[in-house]
Amino acid sequence: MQRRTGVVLALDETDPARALAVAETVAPYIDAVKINWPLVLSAGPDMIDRLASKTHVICDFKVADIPNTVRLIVEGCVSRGASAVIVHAFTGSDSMKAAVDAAAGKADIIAVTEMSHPGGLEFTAKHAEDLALVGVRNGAKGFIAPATRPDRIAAVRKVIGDLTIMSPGVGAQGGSARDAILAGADYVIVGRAIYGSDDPAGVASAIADSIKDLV
Ligand code: OMP
Repeated sequence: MQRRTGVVLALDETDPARALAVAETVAPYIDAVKINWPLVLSAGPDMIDRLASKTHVICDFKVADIPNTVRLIVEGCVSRGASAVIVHAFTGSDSMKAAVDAAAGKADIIAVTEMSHPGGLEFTAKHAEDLALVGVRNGAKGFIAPATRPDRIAAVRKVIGDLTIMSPGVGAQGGSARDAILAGADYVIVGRAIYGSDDPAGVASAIADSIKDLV
C-alpha cells in the first residue's frame, strides 16, 4: 500500500449502496477502505471483493482467537483480495504468528495496541508497548494506536521503529488528524466524520488537506 494522502476510510456504513457510493466519491482523498463487521454483516463478505477490485481493503475483523481459527479467517480475507487484516495482539505470539504466516506475504497484518475509546484505558493502555512487541516479534507490518491520545502514538512508535502506525479516533471520537500524524502516525482512520456527513468527499478532502504537508 503506497501512502498518498495518509487517510483510511472506516466504512462502517450499513447501507450497502450508500457504502459503495461513499467509497467511490472519496476515492481521490483516501489510500484505503477499512471494512468492519457492520458492513460485512449487512452486505455480505462479497463486499470485500467488490471494494478490493477498486481500492486497497483493510479487513478490520479484530481477529482474536486460537492460531488455527486466526489462520482460517486471515486466509479468507486474503482470498477475497484484502491488502491487510487487523488482529488483536493480546491473544499472544502464536496467534500473531499464525496471522502473519496465513497472510503469506500477500497481505499485511496490523496489530491492535492501545484502543482509542475510553474503555481502551482499562486494559489495552496498560499493555500497549507489550502488545506492540508481540506484533514486532512475529512479523506484523502495521499497528493501531489511538488518535485520541497522541502521546500514546509516540509511545508505540518508540517500540516499533519504522513500521506503520494507523490511528483511529479522528473526528467523531475527538482526535485530530494533524496531531496524530505529528505524534508519529503514518495514516489516520476516519469513519463517521466522513461517511456520516452530507458531503463525504468535502470532509475527506479537508482531512487530507490538513495533513498533506506531513505525509
Ligand atoms: P469513527 O469513530 O467513526 O471514525 O470510526 C473509527 C473506526 O476505527 C471504527 O471502524 C473502529 O472500529 C475503528 N477503531 C477504533 O475506533 N478504535 C480502535 O482502537 C481501533 C479501531 C480499528 O482497529 O480500526
